[in-house]
Amino acid sequence: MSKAAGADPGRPFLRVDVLTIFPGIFESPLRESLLGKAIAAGVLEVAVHDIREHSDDPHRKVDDYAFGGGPGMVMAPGPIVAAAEALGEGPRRVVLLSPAGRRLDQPMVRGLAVAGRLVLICGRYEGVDERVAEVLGAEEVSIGDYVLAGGELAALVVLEAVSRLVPGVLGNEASLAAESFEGEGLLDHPHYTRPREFRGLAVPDVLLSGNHAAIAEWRRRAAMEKTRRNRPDLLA
Ligand code: 5OB
Repeated sequence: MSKAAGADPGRPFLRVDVLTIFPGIFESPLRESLLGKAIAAGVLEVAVHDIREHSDDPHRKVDDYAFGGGPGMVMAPGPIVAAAEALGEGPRRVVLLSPAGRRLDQPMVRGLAVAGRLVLICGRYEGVDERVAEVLGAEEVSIGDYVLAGGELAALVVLEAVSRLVPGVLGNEASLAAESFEGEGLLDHPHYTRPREFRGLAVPDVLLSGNHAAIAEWRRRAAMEKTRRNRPDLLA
């Protein structure tokens, strides 16, 4: 099958628009490593938009007090919805990064990677006005059960996880299938490289044996053991 199946010829496979009040956070992650290369190669296109540019307040305010009271400010719906609407129409999935969202996992990543176009909305402060998700048809996504100051780092996690599934981004599609969460539901097996002994710790002999069946069996057992120790929930 052609790598280009389903894609517009000459267009990137994935276009992502990020809405944030801290566009600077995205600068070096989008320049370096996998994301930087994918963008340079034209298979990924990312545009970062400052929500404050869509504030109608003279001080570019984007938050306000919570109705009902309580500590902390809430991001107002107006500037975020205006920023999203300025992107124009067209099919896309809108993701609102939020600790109250559905937790990101590899099946969700696979679904987002074939969307063609994504809008990632980064909340800050104590939350985002609930009507943003309703008006924009956004899916709320959390990257895990811990507190973050804002959605920016979560958006970068989604972006990297999704981008590496876009055809032409990785370059080495074989490494895709082998890793944790992409194979048979186990964590990845341990890896070793030179030197054969490091600080008194030897590389397991079987990995130097050249016996490929024995190596495969050792890796399967080691992956199982590591999964039982670190992520028993994956075996349950
Ligand atoms: N915590 N996922 C876990 C998150 C999160 C916090 C966020 C966004 C996504 O914004 C404050």
